[in-house]
Amino acid sequence: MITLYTFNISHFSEKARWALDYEGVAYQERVLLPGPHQLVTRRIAPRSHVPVLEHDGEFVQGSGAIMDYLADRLGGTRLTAKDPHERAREGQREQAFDNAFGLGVQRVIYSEILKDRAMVTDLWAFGGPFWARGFYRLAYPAVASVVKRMYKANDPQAVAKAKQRFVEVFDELDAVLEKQAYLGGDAPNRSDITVAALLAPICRVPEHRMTWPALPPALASFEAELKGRPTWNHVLHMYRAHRKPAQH
Ligand SMILES: N[C@@H](CCC(=O)N[C@@H](CS)C(=O)NCC(=O)O)C(=O)O
Repeated sequence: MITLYTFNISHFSEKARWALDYEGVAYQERVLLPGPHQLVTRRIAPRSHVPVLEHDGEFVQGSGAIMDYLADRLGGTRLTAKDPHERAREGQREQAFDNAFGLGVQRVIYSEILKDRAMVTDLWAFGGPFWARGFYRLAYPAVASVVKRMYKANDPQAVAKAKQRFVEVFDELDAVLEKQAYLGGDAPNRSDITVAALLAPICRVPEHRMTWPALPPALASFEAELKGRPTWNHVLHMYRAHRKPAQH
């Protein structure tokens, strides 16, 4: 049995879920709540974050490591390059996307929305246990302050740099996507899934399990720089065409 520890809201968890679904690997999902999740993740893995995959007594932490495990141990054949040099190059690209869009989304979005306690409570408690809202009623200030520090969402310079990095990486990806259908060429590879999963909260894809709220007005000009560009449209297309629900 394979278990994937996630948050519903987590875009890195979505990347791992999607990769497993895309490769047709069955798993059970254990959805945790941001904050109390540490009681579970710290017990099974070296760091606190999700996603964590459990298989045959092994625990694999982090979306990239899970994708590697999928290719090396779970029979995944469609997303990861077989040639070791190509695989290493893809790994570097993926890390750049994890930084620009993974950490970027956390930093830029939380820099604004943590002020909106009701909105963030809705996002964190989405699909959670009956006690989730009661928990955040008490613990929101503490959890929000950890999140703010963890992602440097209270550092205006770091936030400005993250926004700039979004635009730079969009420029690079737009140039590729103007020439070919997928970052993987003729078919999606792990870069396509990475980019689509990580940008889903910004592009607010309708097929996602979360209903993403509109970005706050303070992020309107940030959104305007990205919306409708080839990379943005690629995210929407990836979800429409390739994000089939799990078959288990
Ligand atoms: N590099 C990791 C990043 C994972 C990550 O940032 N996870 C977030 C949710 S999207 C998380 O668990 N944050 C809470 C924590 O770090 O304790 C990956 O690729 O999975």
